[in-house]
Amino acid sequence: MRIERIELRLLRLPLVRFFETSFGRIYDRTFVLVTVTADGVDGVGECVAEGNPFYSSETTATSWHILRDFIAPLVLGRAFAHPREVFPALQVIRGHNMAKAGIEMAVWDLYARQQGVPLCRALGGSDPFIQNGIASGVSIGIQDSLEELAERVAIELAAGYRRIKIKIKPGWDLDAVEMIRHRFDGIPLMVDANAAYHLQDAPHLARLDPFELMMIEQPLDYDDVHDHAELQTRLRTPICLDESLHTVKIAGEAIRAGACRIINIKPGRVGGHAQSIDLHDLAAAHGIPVWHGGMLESGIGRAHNIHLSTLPNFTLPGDVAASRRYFAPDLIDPGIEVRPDGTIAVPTGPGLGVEIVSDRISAATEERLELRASH
Ligand code: OSB
Ligand code: MG
Repeated sequence: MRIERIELRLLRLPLVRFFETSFGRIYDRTFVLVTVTADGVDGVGECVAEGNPFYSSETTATSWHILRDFIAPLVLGRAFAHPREVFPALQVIRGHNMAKAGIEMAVWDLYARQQGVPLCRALGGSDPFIQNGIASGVSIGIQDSLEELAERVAIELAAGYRRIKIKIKPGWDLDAVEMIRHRFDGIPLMVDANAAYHLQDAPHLARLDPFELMMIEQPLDYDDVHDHAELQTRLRTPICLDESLHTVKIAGEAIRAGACRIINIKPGRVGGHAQSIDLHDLAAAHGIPVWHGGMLESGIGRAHNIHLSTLPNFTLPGDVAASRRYFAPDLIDPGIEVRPDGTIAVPTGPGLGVEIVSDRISAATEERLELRASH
């Protein structure tokens, strides 16, 4: 694959419903869509950096800058035999994993299309997941009242989702969990704190233990391993790390330190599919289950996530849910659907295997840039 062309688009899509985390509330999603072309074939990737640097230090503006000024010159005109070669080719750039993943994942799509296989096959997905679909969960943001939270939980359970995750922060934690446990007996339930607590909060967080949560996700600092390891010795609830695991190496350190018993994999956080496969394999080798996280992706990023979720150690339901929870309409048609049994079918066409609606992309585009290899 000799990369001839890279197209960047800054897109803005209104969210069907606001999404609130411990960082604040958002009403729309801006992101950079990356298209690469080689040998007349396109591949597309969604850079998951958000408009603000709250989940991660990357933003749509930093990823645009890094893609245009540093990644594109390293990739354009270069021939890759396999998408695995992309991440190492960008090694000179420190960090910026979301920008790197945007292009790396586009090259995976291109490669799978060229090979005429669905992306899940190129990634090494397992037959049972490819045939039967992947298990889907939902992430429910912080609401204005416990009453509204109960309504959201009821709606998602009725849709079939296999586990409920709620966002928590100080002041919106124990009462919310207690209400759900009281009203919805025995459902698979977990919480995500997005780094809203400190080690001193250990006694408070231990009060979650009696509720038998599947896990608590990222309770402490976004770049911490050490305090999570200490916290895990004081909690019965398994800790799952998200933000902290931005490289495979740090994930190895976290596992060895006992900082997490479960891992959330987001390809944007670690630099793409190849790094995600390595993280998946590392976790599997240590008996650590993984699940696929979500970044409020459009159907394009969501399709990438579905294909990656077919790897065999994705044994817990992911934050990979139906399009209609996020965007109406989505950028793909049909959108991603969840089936009544809480699974999502894996697209069977070449590459991502979804139909991208170019008119919707054009309508959502705020900025566009095309870069070409010099011949
Ligand atoms: O921490 O998992 C997170 C969304 C944006 C940024 C970070 C996170 C999330 C979610 C939503 O939890 C997952 C989704 O539904 O896409
Ligand atoms: Mg999270």
